[in-house]
Parts: sequence; C-alpha cells; structure tokens
Amino acid sequence: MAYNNIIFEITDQIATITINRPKALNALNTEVLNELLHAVESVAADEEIRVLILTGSGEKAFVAGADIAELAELNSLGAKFFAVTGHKTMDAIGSLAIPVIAAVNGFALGGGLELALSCDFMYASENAKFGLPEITLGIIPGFGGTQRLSRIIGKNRAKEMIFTGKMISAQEAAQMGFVNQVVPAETLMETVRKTASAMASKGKFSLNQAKQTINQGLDVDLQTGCRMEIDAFALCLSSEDAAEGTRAFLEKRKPAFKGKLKG
Ligand code: CO8
Repeated sequence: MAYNNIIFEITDQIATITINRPKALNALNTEVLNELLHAVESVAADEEIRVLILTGSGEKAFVAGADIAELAELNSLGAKFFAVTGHKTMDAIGSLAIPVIAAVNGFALGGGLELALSCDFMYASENAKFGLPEITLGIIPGFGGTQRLSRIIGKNRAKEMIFTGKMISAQEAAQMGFVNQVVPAETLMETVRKTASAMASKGKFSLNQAKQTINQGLDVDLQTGCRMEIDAFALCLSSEDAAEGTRAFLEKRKPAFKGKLKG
C-alpha cells in the first residue's frame, strides 16, 4: 500500500510510523486511520521488528485530534463507523506483541491523545500539550479516551480533563503519570530511540509475555493476575532466549537474544 499520510520506516529492527499531515496538525481522518492500521498490521506480521515508535511530523503537533471537518459531516451511523475505525486502529496498536512508544512532539489532543494512550508508554517534548477537548465541540472522546485515560490516571482526574476539555502541559501530564519522560524537543527522538534500542536488545518473547501479563492482569483480580504471571514466567523460562540469557550471565558475556514469537 502506498501511504499518503504517514511515513513508515524501519531501522535496526525498530519501526517508526510518523503521522504526516502537518497542514492539519496531523489530524486523523479515515484515510490516515486506514493507513495507520495497515502499517501496524505490517509491523505485526514482521518478526524482525522488535519495537514500534509512533510520532507526528513537524514541530507543532503529534496529532491534534480526529479531523473535525470530517466529523462535522457525519450522521449517527457515519459517526459510529468512524469511531469503530478509530477503535480498530487503537486496538491493533494496543495489542501489538512488541513494545510501542509514543514520541509526543507537540499537541496530543482528542483522538491524538487517545492514539498515544493506546501505546505502551509516552515520552514527550517540553512543548507538548495534552487534552481531551471533545466536550468543547459538544461531543465526547470516541477513540477510547474515556476508558484508557481513567485506567491510567484514575477516574476523577480523567473526569476533570474530559469534563473541562482543558489542555495541560507535558510536565503536568508526567505528574499525573501518563507521560514517562519529558525532554527538550530537539532530543525527543534520540531519547526515544535510545529506550527503543535498549528494549530491542532484549528477548522478544519475554518482552511480549511481560507486556501481555501487565495488560491482561490489570483487567482481572490480583490472584488471577498473579496466576497469569506464574504461567507466563514458566513459559519464558523454557524459551530459547531464557537459555541464552542465563548462559550468557554465567559465561560473563552479553546475551544475544534470537528467539522469535512464531517459533
Ligand atoms: N481537525 C481538522 N483540522 C485541524 C484540527 C483537527 N482536529 N486541528 C487543527 N486543524 C487545522 C486547522 O483547521 C488549521 O487549518 P487551516 O490552516 O487550513 O485553517 C491548521 O490545522 C492549523 O491549526 P490552527 O491554525 O488552529 O493552529 P493554532 O496553533 O492556532 O491552534 C490548536 C492549534 C490549539 C491545536 C487548534 O488547532 C485546535 O484547537 N485544534 C483542534 C483540537 C481539537 O479539538 N481536537 C479534538 C478533535 S475531536 C476528536 O479528536 C474526537 C476523537 C474521537 C472521534 C470519534 C469518532 C466519532
């Protein structure tokens, strides 16, 4: 598929998808969402890729939301279809087997924040701004914001952000716990890539099991989550990567993890 609205690159087993509609501050219309879903599915199908980075082009915006011009034309069924398309894309990102980092380089508003929330974690530039301003348009978040944000920062803080539609700074977002690190804009990608490389050097299977156990464990009670951890731990320990990791430690060398997810 030829992409008109995203840039898809792979370097050193790290894929980067850049939303590239700077004239509309990278707003998500149906075409962008479909291209994004296609690229994410390509990442899922490629065993060589170990980490995905999502970012926005230009210096101003990560993604300034769903495309308001497209939203304004939708009837009720069209709105449902658009919301389903967005959820499908966010779910595909959230359920990727590998770690996904959002490099938030500017405005992450509405659907843009929802996109970043579907990633495993976010790093942000100092100039980044976050918000779910849908209420100011007479609507509500429709790409998972009511659910994902409240699960991360708690329902009362999420309600305040959603009910007021206010924008907050990257520092405030970090204090609330949904941004992991805030760095100067010019060092954002370098910092994100450093973390991505650190993860890419780890075992793909153990990373995947850690991600799945954390994500699925949050949806169940503690005892069930701990039983899931026991099973995942046992699976990891019997993997090719665990044999390499433990052997490398005993031989006082760096491990070379080559294990695959699909055997
Ligand atoms: N959609 C479409 N175009 C946009 C969007 C957007 N979300 N955001 C910015 N643009 C366009 C502007 O219209 C403008 O275009 P033009 O130059 O042709 O007039 C261009 O980008 C630059 O924007 P501004 O001139 O407004 O730039 P400023 O620096 O003055 O302001 C802001 C930057 C504060 C980010 C401002 O652009 C803004 O408030 N944008 C809208 C933010 C917003 O409300 N986002 C939420 C959208 S709703 C949503 O995301 C719902 C998700 C769930 C959907 C569920 C489906 C049913």
